[in-house]
Amino acid sequence: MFKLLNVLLAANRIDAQTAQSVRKFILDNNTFSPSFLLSTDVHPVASKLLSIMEEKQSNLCVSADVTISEELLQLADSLGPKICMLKTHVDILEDYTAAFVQKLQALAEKHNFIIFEDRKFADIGNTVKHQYEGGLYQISSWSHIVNAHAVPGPGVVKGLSAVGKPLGRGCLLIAQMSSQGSLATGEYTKAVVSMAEEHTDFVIGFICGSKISKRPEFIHMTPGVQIQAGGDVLGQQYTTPEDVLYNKGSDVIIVGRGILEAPDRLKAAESYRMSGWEAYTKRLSKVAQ
Ligand code: 5BU
Repeated sequence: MFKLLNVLLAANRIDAQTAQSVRKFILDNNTFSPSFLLSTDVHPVASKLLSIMEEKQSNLCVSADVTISEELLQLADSLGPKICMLKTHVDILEDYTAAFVQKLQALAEKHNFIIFEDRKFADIGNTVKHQYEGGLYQISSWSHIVNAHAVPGPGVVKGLSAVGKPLGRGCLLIAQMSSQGSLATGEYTKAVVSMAEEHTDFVIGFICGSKISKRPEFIHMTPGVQIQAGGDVLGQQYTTPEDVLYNKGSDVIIVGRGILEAPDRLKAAESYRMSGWEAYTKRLSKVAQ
């Protein structure tokens, strides 16, 4: 349809305003979807995430960085309808129990969101296998997605994959970080992309600041996002949703304190959802033109 509009526009059969309003109509009515970008076999978790994004018109991942499990569950329940994904740091909870993750899983079902434990595995394959599967948290049993640093080499992906692949889990490689002075840049980032390309049966995308791979099967997710650009006193750097999604070409925004510290968390989440979705669909329509 976008191509047809361009042909009609070039032949002066319609004016630019009509073309724009038809494009907007198509996007608003969801008759075309982000998954049009996917031409190859997609990992089941990636395809689930993309369909959740379309259905809820949300590419917002809330980073639920709270330390009491009841508060995390309340957040998941109240913000659940606004998000495509909930990111946890399970090891900052003071009162973790197995019952807590069961409740979190039930909320993920109820509101249809993906759970992403931001564990940042970074050890040899044999150790990460244990860390992912066992210990207190048994992360592989409840988290749809985890992430890993590529610094140990491909063994880290192989170890995680040995546990996660049979369970249908997915992994993100950390290709860039939002913090000031991050060493994950340049050649390192390129090497991470190559590592991901070697493991597409388990790696579904990246934590990054901008689009770093053209391959359609990879999802790009970006932390360090707030409505106002800036930072915190410990080196976090913030970029706006518009910049991350429209200019830099990422797909999902990860927002913590921008929502958690807002006077009304639900209102803030809705505002990030709206601005995020608008910037994302605007970029997709540009790509399709
Ligand atoms: P914030 O409150 O929006 O600054 O929280 C950002 C979250 O994303 C927090 O949980 C971090 O651990 C996480 N994060 C990040 O900020 N930057 C990175 O490069 C990576 C993760 Br990887």
